Amino acid sequence: MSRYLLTASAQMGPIAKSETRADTVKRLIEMMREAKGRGCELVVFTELALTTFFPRWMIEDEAELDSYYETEMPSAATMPLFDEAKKLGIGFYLGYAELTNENGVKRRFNTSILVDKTGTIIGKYRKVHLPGHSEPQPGRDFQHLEKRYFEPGDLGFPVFRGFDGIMGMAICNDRRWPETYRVMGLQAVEMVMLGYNTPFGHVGAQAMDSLTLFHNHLSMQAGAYQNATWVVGTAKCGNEEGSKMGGQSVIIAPSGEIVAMACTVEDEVITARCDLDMGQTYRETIFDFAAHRRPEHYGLIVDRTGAIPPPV
Ligand code: CDV
Repeated sequence: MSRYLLTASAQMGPIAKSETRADTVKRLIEMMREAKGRGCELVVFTELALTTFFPRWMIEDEAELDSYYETEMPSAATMPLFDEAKKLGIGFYLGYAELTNENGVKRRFNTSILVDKTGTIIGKYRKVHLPGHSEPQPGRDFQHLEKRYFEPGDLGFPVFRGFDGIMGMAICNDRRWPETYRVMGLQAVEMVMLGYNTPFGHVGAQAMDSLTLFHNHLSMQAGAYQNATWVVGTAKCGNEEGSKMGGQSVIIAPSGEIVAMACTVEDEVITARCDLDMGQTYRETIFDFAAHRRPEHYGLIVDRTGAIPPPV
C-alpha cells in the first residue's frame, strides 16, 4: 500500500525590510490556507521566512541585528501560524534566524523547524553549510555575511518520524553538498525539506550566474535520486531590496524528476501527491546502500575538508 503525503511548497516573493513580522506571518497563513484547500497535509516554507534576507547587509548595530532573530518559537508574532496549523490540521517546515542566550552568551543559528498537524514542533535543524564570508567585501553590490551572523549548525542532519514517514531538513546552501543528503539517506530519509534564498550575482562570474537556476535544480535532483528521497525546495525570490533572487521552487521525486515547479517569482503554492514508498524501489535495487556502498574507501570524505592534488 502506498503512503501518499499531499505536500505543498509555499514559495515567497520578496519581503521588504519595512515589512513587519505580523505582515509576513499573514502571507504565510494565506499560503497555508491555500495548501490546505488543495488537500495538503504539509506545507514547506522558505529559509529565513520571517524577514528580509538581512545577511546582504553589514549591520553594525547589535540591537538592529538582533531584531532579525527569534528568541523563542513560537513567539507572539508567530503564534498565529501555529494556531492556524492546528486549526486546519496541517504541518509545516519554517526557516528563521534563531538567537539563543546560553549563560549570558549569545548564539546565532540559521534554523528550521518541523511542526506537526497539532501545531507541535517535532524537529529542529540548524544550517551546517554556511555560505559567504564573515567580513564585508569591497566592491560588492550586496554582501553575503552568513558566516558573520550565524555559527555552523550543531545538530547534525537528524531525521524525524512524522507525517507517516521519515522526514529530514536542510537549508539553502546545504542542498549543494552531497553529504547533506547522504547523511540523511543513511537514516532512510523519505522526504528532505529545504528553503533557499539564492541571489543572482553571488559568485561574480557571469557564466556561473547564468547557470544559477540550473545548479539549483541539478543539486536537488541529484540529491533526491542518489538517496531515493523526495526533495521539496522552496525559494524566497524576486527583487528584494534591489537584490534579485532565483525562484523555481520544486517538488522532486525519488526518481530525480521534478513533479511540480513554481512559475512566478512571487508568493506561489505548488503541490504534489508524494508517495513516500516510491523510494523503496531505488533503495532495494540500484541504491541498496547495504549491498553496494564501500565506506572503507570513503575515509577522505570525513578526514579531509579541502581538495589537495597529488604530488607532481
Ligand atoms: N542562503 C544561501 O545559502 N544562499 C546560497 C548562495 C549564497 C550561494 C545558496 O546556496 O543558494
